[in-house]
This record gives sequence, C-alpha cells and structure tokens, in this order.
Amino acid sequence: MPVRDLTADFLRATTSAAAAAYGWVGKGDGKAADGAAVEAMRDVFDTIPFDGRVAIGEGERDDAPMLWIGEPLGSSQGLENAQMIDIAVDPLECTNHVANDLPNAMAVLAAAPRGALLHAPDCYMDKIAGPSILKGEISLEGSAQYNIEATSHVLDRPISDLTVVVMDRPRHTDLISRIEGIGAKVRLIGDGDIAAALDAADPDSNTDLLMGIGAAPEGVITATALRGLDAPFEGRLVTTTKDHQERALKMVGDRIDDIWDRDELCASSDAVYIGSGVCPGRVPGVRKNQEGNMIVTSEIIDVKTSTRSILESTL
Ligand code: VTB
Repeated sequence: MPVRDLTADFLRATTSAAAAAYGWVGKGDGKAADGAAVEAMRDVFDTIPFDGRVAIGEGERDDAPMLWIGEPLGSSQGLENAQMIDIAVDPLECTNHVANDLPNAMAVLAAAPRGALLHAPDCYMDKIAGPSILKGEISLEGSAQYNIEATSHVLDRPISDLTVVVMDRPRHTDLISRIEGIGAKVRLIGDGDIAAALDAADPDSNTDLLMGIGAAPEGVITATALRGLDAPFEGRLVTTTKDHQERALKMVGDRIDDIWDRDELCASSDAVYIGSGVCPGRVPGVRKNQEGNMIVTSEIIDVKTSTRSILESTL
C-alpha cells in the first residue's frame, strides 16, 4: 500500500499537534507549546496501522522524551505486510513564534518509504530553494551572486526586483551583505525556513529564493515538499559541534561535506508533506468556530501526483 494511502491518518497527527499548540499561542512559553504538540502527535501515531520509524524528530533518544530519532511508531510494528515508513517530524516548527504569536508556526511532517528520507542528524544545513522554472539553474555549487544573476536571467526580471529570504542570524551577516551588494532585496525572517522555502517554490509568491543555513531535519522535510512541487532544493550539512560532526559522519560517512540534491534528501516519489498551521502565515492559523470547535488548516503535498491541497479540519 503506498505511503500516500495513510495521508488522512498523518493529517490527524499534524492537526492534533497544531490544535494542542494553539492553546499556548502568545503565552510566552515555547517549551510548553512544543511539549503539547509532541504529545498530541505521538498519541495519534499509536492509532495508525503502519510500521513507522522517526527518521528525523525531536532529537536523540536521550534528549527527547518522545519522537526521538529512530523511535518506532504505529500500531503495526513488526507485523508481516505492515508498511515500513519513515517519518520526519517537526511537531512544532517555530516554537518561538507560538510563544510570541508570530507568523508561520506549523506542525509539519514528511512521510516516505523506510530509508527514503536522509537520516540526517539535528545539525545545520545550508539551503537553497526556488521555483520550478529555476531547476538546473541554481545550486549551492554557485555563489549567491551566481544564483541571483541566474534567477534574474531566467525570470527575466532585474536583480533589484528579486527578493531573497534569509534567516536573521549572525551566521548570515556576510551572506546578507553579499545579496544586498548585488542589488537584490533581502527579507529577514526570525524563524521558519520550511514556510520560506515553500514560498520560494511558489512562483506566485513575493519570495524568489531562500538562501542560508537552517536545521537539517527541516531541510529534509522541505525537500519532500519541494519534490512534490517539482521545485529545486539543495542542502549541505553544516556541523558546528564535535557531537554533530560525529553523528553526521556516522549517518552519511564521507558524504558529510557533499551537496545533497532534493531527490537524495527525499529519495521516493511515494511521499507526502503536511503542514498544519498554528499561527497564521503561509497557512492560516488555528481558529475557533461559533460552536467552539477548532478549525485547523493544512497544506498537503502529495509527491506522487504533484498535488498540493489546502484542507480544513474541524476538531
Ligand atoms: C532553524 C530553522 C527552523 O529554527 O532550525 C531554526 O530551520 C533554528 O535556527 O525553521 P537557530 O538554531 O539559528 O535558532 C526554525 O526557524 C524554526 O524551527
């Protein structure tokens, strides 16, 4: 049975996590919001009939109480003919944005057959993303200048008209000044490079490119989504601690410094991306209807059919 046949079940996991986090919006406690989302998502996974494994999650087993890397999921563990599926989860992408009621907090997951998602450590990843028309035109092999000039040429728009999203971090000081020096616009974001990459992949958005360093797990989830949109994405692991270096070496060996193409990060077309909005942004946030039910809006990308759906769930 294809992974995509469990989309409705995986949707329950993200919508439950989003609803659980919603109660913490604006309360100044990202940790509590994350804990609520993790627990809600974890409970749903126990009800899904599959042999699942957390390929990327809340951290190493001794760091995370639930949804740790490698954790078995699902009610069909080890059963014959059970679907063996890898899940990359971020039960609450942008916890700080929930704490402070800022845009683009989401419960996200990517699902693919066992072994199809890069088993990446929770280190950093240098990323580049853009719309489908830029496939084969942009790459981490090139400099920011090269990629921006290529984008200007392919989109037939002046560089001064192009917008590049970069996370507002000290590590990007040089990148930001290079992009501005070339004459392109920089949109800084505090958090949320999954939503930013999805915006960059959308030719109708006001974002043309995503560049810079975010987390590797989010990079693998993004690659799954952009594979479904047939949009270009590349990642290169960036380790900043000895522990991350050792974990990355264990997971990817001598490819630790490689540039990973989108379809290496998500190596199957039988994959699904789901992002359920908590705070409004790329996806509407959780809201309540007159009966007091929570309405959760989700973006679902089915990679096999390259279908993107926006769906409302009433909880
Ligand atoms: C990155 C980014 C995420 O958190 O992980 C960022 O990929 C954390 O970066 O989208 P820092 O360690 O520099 O704070 C997010 O922005 C939100 O989870």
